[in-house]
Amino acid sequence: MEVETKPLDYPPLTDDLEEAKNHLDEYGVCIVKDAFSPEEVDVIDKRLKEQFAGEEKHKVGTKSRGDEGYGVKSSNEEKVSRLVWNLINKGDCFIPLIDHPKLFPLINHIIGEHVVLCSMGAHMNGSGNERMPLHMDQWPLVPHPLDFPVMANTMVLVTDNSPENGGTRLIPGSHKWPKIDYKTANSSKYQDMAKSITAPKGSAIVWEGRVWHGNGLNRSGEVRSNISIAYLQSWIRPQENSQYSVREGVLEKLTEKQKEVLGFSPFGTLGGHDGSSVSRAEFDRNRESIGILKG
Ligand SMILES: O=C(O)CCC(=O)C(=O)O
Repeated sequence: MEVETKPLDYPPLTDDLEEAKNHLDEYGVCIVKDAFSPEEVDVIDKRLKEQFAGEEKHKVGTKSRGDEGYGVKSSNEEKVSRLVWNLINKGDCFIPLIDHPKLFPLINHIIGEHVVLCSMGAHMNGSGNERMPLHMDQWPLVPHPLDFPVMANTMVLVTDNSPENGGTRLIPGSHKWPKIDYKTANSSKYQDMAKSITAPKGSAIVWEGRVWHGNGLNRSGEVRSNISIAYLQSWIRPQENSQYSVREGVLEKLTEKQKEVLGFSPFGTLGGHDGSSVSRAEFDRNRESIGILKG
């Protein structure tokens, strides 16, 4: 039986908090106007460009073409996009983004008062990229599709977003759809429903974890930079934080399987450091977490 899945148009930009909350309820998405001043955006943009160049120079961090989620392999030259992960380590300008006064209340509106940061990373999508699979942030990583949101995401637009430069593509209204599987969601019918957003730099998109979305095709000749700040409800973590608490002498006695059960191995894109890199038990935050780099 065909399920009822109709997209809505994007809601208009708003700088009114209550209106933004209403948009989130109806569309699963809102677009916050002027969340950042032009000066703030300039500082962030400059730092991201330097970091991009530094990670290129030192050959660290994550590069992609975009379509890796389909299992497609690409050469280094085709990997035109850089994911600059763990921005908390990469400049003081990113620290206010953790609980930004214009955006954090919207996250609280979606998933409640108690939240933890899932990741903060820049999606610097290069021209010539490919589309990533449409996905919901909270599924398929959460193996059982839930009919309530446990994740919420923010995209801070550091450059203007448009269909030409691969603005983020979302399907407003899809948070209320009945379950469709990942393969169906990536058929041309649904791909065509996900349109690149058009919004100026300084604005921010907020969406809940059940909205189908992905990146757009960038053919502009310029890099499109958005910062994703993703959150989870606070309960989605273990009671004991073994990565801090297990003593070194004990670690040596553990098998790889036991370390995995204690949370030392990533699962999908979760639980790594600097994106999805493997966090080994011996991980040394001072040596291995990427800090501020310049080209
Ligand atoms: O780069 C984009 O526009 C989309 C990124 C995305 O889909 C995500 O962060 O979940």
